[in-house]
Amino acid sequence: MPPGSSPRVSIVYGSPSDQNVMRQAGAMLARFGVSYDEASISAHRAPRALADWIAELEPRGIEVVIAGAGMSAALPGVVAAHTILPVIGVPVRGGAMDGLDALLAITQMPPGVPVACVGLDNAKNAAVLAVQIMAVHDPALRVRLAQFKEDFEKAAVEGLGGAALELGGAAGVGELARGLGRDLHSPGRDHDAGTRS
Ligand code: C2R
Repeated sequence: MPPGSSPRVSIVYGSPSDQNVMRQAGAMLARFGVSYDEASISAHRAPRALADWIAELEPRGIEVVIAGAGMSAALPGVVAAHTILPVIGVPVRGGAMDGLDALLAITQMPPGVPVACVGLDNAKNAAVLAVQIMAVHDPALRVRLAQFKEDFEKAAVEGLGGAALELGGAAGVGELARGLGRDLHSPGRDHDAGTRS
């Protein structure tokens, strides 16, 4: 979080075991210069602590919540039930069903209590979606998003694919290409190298 700035996004997850996945959301928000905070609070294991935390979201100026959980994944839905802020759920892989249970739980919210859901372990997308939501009323963020999309398209055309997400900005794309030993403007690249899921 940039010094002196108060968080605009809160990242919450059901267990410290989700942290490796969920820290990717923070890293992506940081690339857009968006301040955030994070906490591990389980809806099942610490329901009162979670209720207290949710009650403080709006007074603290939080605009979007990113909630990650695995297995039964009640957390994103419980947060959505207690706030009018948009909630983006991240189904975290693991357990006997390797995240399919979490994916279904997060998407199958009852009508009237929506949770936006990204793919398994896709905390990066949750962060980009949070930025897109905030950009509706934040022109500076819209500019950064437009640059991000432009860089991303350029990288896709150059065959870098999803690897472009690892680095930000136009300079980042060039840096990535050099790291992969490629000239961005030469044809005949290896399209398999450097792509990541
Ligand atoms: P442990 O590793 O702590 O046993 O947690 C967590 O998100 C984690 O992925 C295993 C998995 O349980 C999930 N969990 C939930 C909730 N609390 C913990 N889905 C909840 O309240 O929704």
